[in-house]
Amino acid sequence: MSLTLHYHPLASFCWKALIALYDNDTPFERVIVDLGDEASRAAFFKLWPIGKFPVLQDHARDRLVPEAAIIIDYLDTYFPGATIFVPKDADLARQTRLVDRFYDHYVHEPMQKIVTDKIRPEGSHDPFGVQQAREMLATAYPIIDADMAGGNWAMGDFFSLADCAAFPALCYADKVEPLAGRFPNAARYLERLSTRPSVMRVLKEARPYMPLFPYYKPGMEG
Ligand SMILES: N[C@@H](CCC(=O)N[C@@H](CS)C(=O)NCC(=O)O)C(=O)O
Repeated sequence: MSLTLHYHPLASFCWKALIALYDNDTPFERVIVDLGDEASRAAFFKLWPIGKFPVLQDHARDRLVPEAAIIIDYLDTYFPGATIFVPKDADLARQTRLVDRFYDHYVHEPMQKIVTDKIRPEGSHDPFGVQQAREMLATAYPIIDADMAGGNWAMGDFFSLADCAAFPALCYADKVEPLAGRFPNAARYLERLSTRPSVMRVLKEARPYMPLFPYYKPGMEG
């Protein structure tokens, strides 16, 4: 097996890479990184000192590929399948990458800020940063809602890198700043994403870990 993914089943950025792997049935081995376990943490930091997952290892090409979007790009290049995540057309590719960046920076990262603040030690919370993150979501949501008025996927009629980015970002953001009632097109897009088999598989594998999510409420795992 050429590929190994270092990841955690609950981690949102790992979902992004997993959706792409599952969408094309790309074979890979998995190493679950448990940052709370000293040995697992040390092994992962030795591999990638930045310490953020997912990280893909391609043993055949002797490549270490961090960053979910770059992993998906790499899969498109070396392990292509029926779903092409970044279109070959230059304009469409740039637009796809822009939507990917939009979801990462303006939905995913603010969501992470809100979620991780909840588990910071007493005395080290950052209410101003959390407020800014909530304001960013309040700015991003209407843009997404308008973009998704036509239905389908983030780039229109084809599933892409942008949708891999959108699902984890929206799924978790929806738990801290709900879409329902206010952003119906975005909420329906999230529902559509949730029924894609690759996404359903990611959700199924995350389910046992869901109680570890800082905003967990019983039943949230679906
Ligand atoms: N820019 C990175 C972000 C990766 C990231 O933030 N991963 C989180 C999990 S969703 C992580 O590694 N968290 C562990 C930590 O920060 O200690 C990417 O796109 O892959």
